[in-house]
Amino acid sequence: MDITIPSLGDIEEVEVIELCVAVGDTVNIDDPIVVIESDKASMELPSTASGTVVEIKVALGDMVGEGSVVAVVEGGKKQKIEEQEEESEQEQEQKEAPADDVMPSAVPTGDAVQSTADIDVLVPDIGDAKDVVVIEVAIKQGDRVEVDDLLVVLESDKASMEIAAEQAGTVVTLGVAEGDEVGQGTHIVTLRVQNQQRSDVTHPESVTTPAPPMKPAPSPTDSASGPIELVPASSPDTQAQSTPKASDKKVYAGPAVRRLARELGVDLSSVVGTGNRSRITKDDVKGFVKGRLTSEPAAAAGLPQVASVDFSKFGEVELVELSRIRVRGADNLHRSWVNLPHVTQHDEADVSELEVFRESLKAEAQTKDIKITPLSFLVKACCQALAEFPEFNASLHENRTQLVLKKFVNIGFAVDTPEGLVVPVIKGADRLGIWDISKKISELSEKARAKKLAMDDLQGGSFTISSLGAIGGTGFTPIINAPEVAILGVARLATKPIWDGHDFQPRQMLPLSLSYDHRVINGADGGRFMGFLTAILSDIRRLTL
Ligand code: CAO
Repeated sequence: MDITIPSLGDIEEVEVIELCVAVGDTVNIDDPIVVIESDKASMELPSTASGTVVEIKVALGDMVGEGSVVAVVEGGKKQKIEEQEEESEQEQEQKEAPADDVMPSAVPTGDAVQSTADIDVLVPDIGDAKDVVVIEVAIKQGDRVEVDDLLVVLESDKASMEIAAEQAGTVVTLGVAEGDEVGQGTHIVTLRVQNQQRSDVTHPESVTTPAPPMKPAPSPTDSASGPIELVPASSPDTQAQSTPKASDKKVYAGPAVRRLARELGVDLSSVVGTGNRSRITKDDVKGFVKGRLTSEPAAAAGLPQVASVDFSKFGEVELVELSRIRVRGADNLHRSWVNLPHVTQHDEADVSELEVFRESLKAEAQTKDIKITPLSFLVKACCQALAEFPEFNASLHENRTQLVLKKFVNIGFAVDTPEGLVVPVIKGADRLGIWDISKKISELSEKARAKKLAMDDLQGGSFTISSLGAIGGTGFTPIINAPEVAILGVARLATKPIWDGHDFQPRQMLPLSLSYDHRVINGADGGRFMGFLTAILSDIRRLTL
């Protein structure tokens, strides 16, 4: 059974960031198969069948969309029934067909037949090369490889050579490890490949194929005694390299990497290789492009660049990888910050009565197993303020001459997770009461921290609240979750002496910071929105109006 990507809402593609299974693994329904990630969150894709993983159809970094097949699982209960049905259909067909048309391993699919075959890739004719050693193994068991993907790099005393995949498939077994000495015919790897043929063509279940013959190509050293890179003579990339650009001459990269570089328009002589002997890998090319994409807009916009400093000159440093959610979240925040003119307005709401009421609900909340915090009241109060001031529940149309007013109220709220900040959305918050809002906040923040949020939980927000109240602070400048136009920041409530005209009274004051897109909302509107919001929070009877 194919395990496919479910509906992603309005997201077209997500990235595969983790493979949770390998070919041969046994899985149960709901076991994670892969982890996928959009620019807002990552989620595990659960298996919809039990059985054995027979094929993994994606690799790390692949972009997949709704309906993409990520893996094939066979042998589960449901699958067995299907297989029995298929077997009896096959038996029927075999009875009807001539004996030499029979293909035991094939599964009929209409006119064509799909089957898998295990193909052994062997070391090709390497001429008179001696003491050939495996210096790099670029694959591991369970990996999916595409045509031209690097399998291994071999090196003799005269040359190094890359062995690339001639067919796409999944690595079933690896015959070599780094440091092994090999010769012509040594088994490198067994690939499980998918074949599709007409049913009148016989097909062997297992075949053996030597890797294509090699011919030398210049090494990065350009030295007569240095290593020489060998690329398949038949490779179309070799033809492409026959008239290399002057700048490509000293590049040390394989055919797949060169093809990727051509597709992306990257001059390989500008890329620093991180592979063995400074060989350029696909990741190096992607990293180069990413670097250009993130640095150039600032330069193009005429923004001064932040200086790059070698901090190790001043003391010990450590480089720590950021989670993808943090990297992408940073991109989103930066995009919003440089594109939307932010104004932040601060105020305080007197929530003394609200707090008395909230305290009085705590016992009942416990019996309902619900946690009731100031955030639930803020969501409710914001819904009312958004109904009163619809332009806060809008987006600026990309034509910049129209506002998209949303007739729904979906409140996003920032959740701090170990992987970074995510913003799940309470859909139709204006139709929910305080109990249901509290329940939604708990459910969505637990899902966020367990990386279980679905794409749908993260989409469709029309206004965001970022509450740091439980953590502290007296105010901050929240960055708008573009293309929304406003966000409410909430800091820690504090008891303060408030002058009532006769005396100072101890009141519980909640600091609020409203950031808005000044292209859409002017300061007076901002002030009115804040005034309305603080009035409701100060007198929660108004929530019922
Ligand atoms: N002032 C004082 N106390 C507050 C408060 C405030 N503004 N807001 C919440 N609290 C209290 C709660 O009442 C609770 O105490 P009790 O159990 O005694 O009632 C305690 O702080 C913990 O609350 P909580 O954090 O569990 O629940 P929450 O509803 O306030 O917040 C959530 C939920 C998911 C928003 C929060 O856990 C979170 O992740 N906050 C971080 C958001 C963030 O990082 N924003 C920054 C984005 S910009 O970088």
